[in-house]
Amino acid sequence: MTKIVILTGAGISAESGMGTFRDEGGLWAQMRIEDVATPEGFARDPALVHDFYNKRRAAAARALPNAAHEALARLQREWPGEVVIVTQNVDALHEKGGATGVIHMHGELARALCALCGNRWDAPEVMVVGERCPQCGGPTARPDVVWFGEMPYRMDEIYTHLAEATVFASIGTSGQVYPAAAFVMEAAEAGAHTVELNLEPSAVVSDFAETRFGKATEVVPAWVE
Ligand code: BJW
Repeated sequence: MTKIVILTGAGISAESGMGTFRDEGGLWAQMRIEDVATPEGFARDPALVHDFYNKRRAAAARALPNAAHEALARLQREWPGEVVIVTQNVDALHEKGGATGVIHMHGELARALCALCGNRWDAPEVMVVGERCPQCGGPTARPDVVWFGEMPYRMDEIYTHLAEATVFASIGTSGQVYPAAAFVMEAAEAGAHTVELNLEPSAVVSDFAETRFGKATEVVPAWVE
């Protein structure tokens, strides 16, 4: 039985025009992480955080999938039921490229979350401060994304997939954010062949059995073929 588990990060969407976080000129060079990607930052200045995510939501709505997203969707079609895509990305480019069942461990720009009751719903194009939850009525709507200090989504499911993986591929992620950066170790311990596909070596490159460096639109289709 083959089971291919794929972890993707901002690098896979870079050539679709979505900014990465830690590359030169990336999002964290423009904004302070603690201001826009922590619950404390949102409590301090919700307008700033909404503005950051509103702009990225608009950019994501315009963005088109690239050859790497499309290659992974093709892989899923060629191995029905055996390819799981776990993404740290909050855009919908895997789905736009034809992938199914994508696990968005860091949430989705297109969704809203109630900080009070946990309800989740489709976000409007532009979220504003004090927007009300359609379930509990609290003025507590926020972007449905996972900030530092919060638990990423669907972790039990992800660890089950990693324990069953025969191949684990990490694509376009710097390996600096946990728990995602430790998935390679989980998969390797389960006996999977591990491969990193990235522009440059990640912080956890030494944990991989195989590496392929280059642009996602080149190395991912080549790896899939
Ligand atoms: C290309 C390319 C091209 C460029 N082609 N490649 C140790 C263990 C566990 C946790 C911690 C720990 N130490 C600290 C923590 C806590 C913390 C953490 O990791 N901190 C680190 C900074 C040290 N983690 C958390 O708080 C997480 N929660 C948590 O740990 O809960 C407890 C828990 C414990 C144990 C198990 C389970 C849970 C939550 C982390 C939330 C991260 N949130 C963000 C924002 C999400 C919303 C948004 O999008 O705004 O997620 S931060 C940001 O970083 C975003 C990304 O998903 C994430 C990863 O970034 P990514 O994708 O790797 O992007 P970059 O920019 O870093 O890298 C891009 C890469 O692409 C580069 O390598 C380029 O070379 C490459 N590239 N162009 C191919 N064309």
